[in-house]
Amino acid sequence: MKKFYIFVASIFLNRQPNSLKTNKKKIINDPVFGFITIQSELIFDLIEHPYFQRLRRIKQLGLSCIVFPGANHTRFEHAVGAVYLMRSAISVLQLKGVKITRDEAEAVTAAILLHDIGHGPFSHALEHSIVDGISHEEISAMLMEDLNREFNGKLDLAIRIFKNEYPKKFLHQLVASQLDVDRLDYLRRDSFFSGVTEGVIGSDRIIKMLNVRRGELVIEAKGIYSIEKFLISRRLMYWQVYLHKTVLSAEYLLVNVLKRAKELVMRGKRLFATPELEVFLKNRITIDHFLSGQAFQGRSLLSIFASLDDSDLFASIKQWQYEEDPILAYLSGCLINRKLYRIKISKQPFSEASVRTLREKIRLHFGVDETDVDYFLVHDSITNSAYAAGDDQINILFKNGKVSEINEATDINLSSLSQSVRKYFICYPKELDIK
Ligand code: DTP
Repeated sequence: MKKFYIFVASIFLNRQPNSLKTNKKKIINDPVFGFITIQSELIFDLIEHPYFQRLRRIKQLGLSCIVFPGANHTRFEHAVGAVYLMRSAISVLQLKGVKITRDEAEAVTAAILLHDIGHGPFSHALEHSIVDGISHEEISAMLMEDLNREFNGKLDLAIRIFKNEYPKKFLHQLVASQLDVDRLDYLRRDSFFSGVTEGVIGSDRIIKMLNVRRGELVIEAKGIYSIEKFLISRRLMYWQVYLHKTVLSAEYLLVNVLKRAKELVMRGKRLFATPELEVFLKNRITIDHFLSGQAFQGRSLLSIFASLDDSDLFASIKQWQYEEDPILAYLSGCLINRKLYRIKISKQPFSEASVRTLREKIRLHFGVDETDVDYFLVHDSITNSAYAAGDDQINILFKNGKVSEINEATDINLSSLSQSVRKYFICYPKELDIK
C-alpha cells in the first residue's frame, strides 16, 4: 500500500518514484569517452533528480555557439564526463596503493557530478547578472546541502570534500584545483564540440600519471609533457573560444538585454517572462536572500533558481524583440538575429576622448539619454592566466621522491603561462562605424 501511495504522489509531482525502480544502473553514450556506466545507486538517483536534469538545458559555453556552431553541449554531459574521468583517477590511484575507501570513492564522484549544479542560465555569461555577489560554486554548495536533506545525509562526505573540509586533501584537488577532472573534461569536450583542436589534451595520460604524496595530488615526472600541453591548451582555449571577441560581444549583449528587462520591470512594466524568471527580474537578488531562505511565490529561492535555465531566457528574449520599449526591442532583436556589435580589442586601454566621441555618436544616433548610452556601448577589460602557481600549484614527483612545482621541474620557460594577460575591448553597434 505504501508503494502505491509513493507511486500516486510521484505522478502528481511529475516524477518517477526512484524507490520503486529496481534496476538503478545506467549506460550513457558519451561522444567524447564512449559508453559510461553508472553503477552506484546514489549517483543514479542524483542524475535522475530534476536539479541535475536541469543541466541539460544549460549550455556549457554560454554563447560560444554563436561563433562555433557545434558548441551546443551542456553542463549535463560535462558533469557525466567528469564522473567518468573521476572513476579512472580513483582506479589509477588505488592501483598505486593510495587508500580510497568505497564511501570516499562514491562521495568524490558525487561531488564532481554536482560541482556545476549551481550554474545559472548560460553558465559564465550571466553569472553576475542573474544573482549578484555569489558564485556558482557557492550556489552548488547550497544545492548540495538541499539535496543532502532530501537524500537523508548521504551527501555529507561529498559536501565535506567539495568544501575542502575533509582531511584527505587530494580528494578535493580531484574536484577543484589547477589540475582537476573538471578541467580535464572541459578542455577535451569543448575542443571536440567547438572543433578547435588546440584544446585537445592527453587526459588519459595525465590520469595515468597521477599519484599522491603527503596527502596531495602530484604528477609523476614522466607526465610532464602532458602537463605542458594541458597548460598551453588551456591558454589557447580561453583566448580562442571562451573569450573569443565575437563571443564576448554576444555575451555582453545578453547581459544588457537582461539589465534593460530588469530596469523596466522594476519601474513597474509588465514583461513576458516565466514565473521563475520573473522573480529574478522583479527583485535584486543577492546572497542574503539565499542565506535567509527567503521564499517567493510560496517557493524557496533556491528551488526557483534550480528550475531556471537557458530556455526561460531565450523564450523571453524572442518575445522582447516586439516590446514597445525601443531599447529592449533593439537589443533583443540584435541577439536573436545575430546582429552583433562591432568589437575592438586592444592591449592598451581605449583613450577617454575616443570613448567620449563614441558615446556622443550613440546618443545622437539612437536619440537616448546619456545614462542609456551604456546599453549601446560596452567598454571593459578581460583577464586570464592559464596557470596560477600558489597554494594550489601543480607538483611533479621525481623518481628519487623529490617533489617540485611544474615551473621548476620543466626544462622550458612556462612562466608566461602564469602571467595574467589583460585585454581591453570596446563594443558598439556596427551602424556607427565611420563609412
Ligand atoms: P576553471 O576551472 O577554469 O577555473 P571554473 O569556473 O572553476 O573554471 P567551470 O567548469 O565552471 O570552472 O567553467 C569552465 C567552463 O566554462 C569551460 O567549459 C570554459 C567555460 N567558460 C569559462 N568562461 C567562459 C566565458 N566567458 N564564455 C563561455 N564559456 C566560458
